[in-house]
Amino acid sequence: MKIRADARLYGIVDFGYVAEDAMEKVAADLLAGGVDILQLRAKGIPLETVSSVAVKIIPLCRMAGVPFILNDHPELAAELGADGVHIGQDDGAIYEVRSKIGADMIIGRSTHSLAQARQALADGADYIGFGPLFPTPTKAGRPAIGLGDIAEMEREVGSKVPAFCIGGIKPENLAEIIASGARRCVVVSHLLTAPDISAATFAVKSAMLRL
Ligand code: 3NM
Repeated sequence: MKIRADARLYGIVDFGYVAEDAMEKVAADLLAGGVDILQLRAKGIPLETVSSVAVKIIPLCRMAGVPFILNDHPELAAELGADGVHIGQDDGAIYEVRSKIGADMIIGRSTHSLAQARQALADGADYIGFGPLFPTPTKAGRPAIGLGDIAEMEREVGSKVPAFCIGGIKPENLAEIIASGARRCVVVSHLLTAPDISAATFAVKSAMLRL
């Protein structure tokens, strides 16, 4: 499954916020609320656990018609039948990941500057993350890049592959982010800590469509 051209909101089920036994329900809530892509992010979690959670979430994504992306672990992603894999700046060259998973799977790359965004496009990323726009507890210590380069990034990179702004995004700053030129966003902690995850997701998605 490919990323739809009209994809706006990218959700992540992250072990940093969600207990293993709640993963399936939270994934279902994010999907019900309207995420257009769903990633499983499991930093430092044993591969057996990642696998057992992924096999529960993948069918939910299929039913919703939403691509499932695994953070890291390209071989496992391919073995599980994930739609794609997301890698950071320090996770090797895109062509090396491509050689492990084949031509059909999606490869997403985190980028933290305009230069990295350009490079990811040149290297063959199928989509990019761009951030963190604001400081974020989800990636504590990483310097915020602000909103100033979003428009140029969208012109040069986002016009060729989907580009998802990320980092500290919540309803209060969404209008400012969209006004800076962002078309697509990843929202993690705001959704995962919401009392009603599907309602919060629906609210962010609706706001993105409206702004
Ligand atoms: N990657 P929240 S920022 C997972 O800039 C992640 O590459 C980032 O979470 C990057 O919505 C980030 O809670 C955290 O800020 C996003």
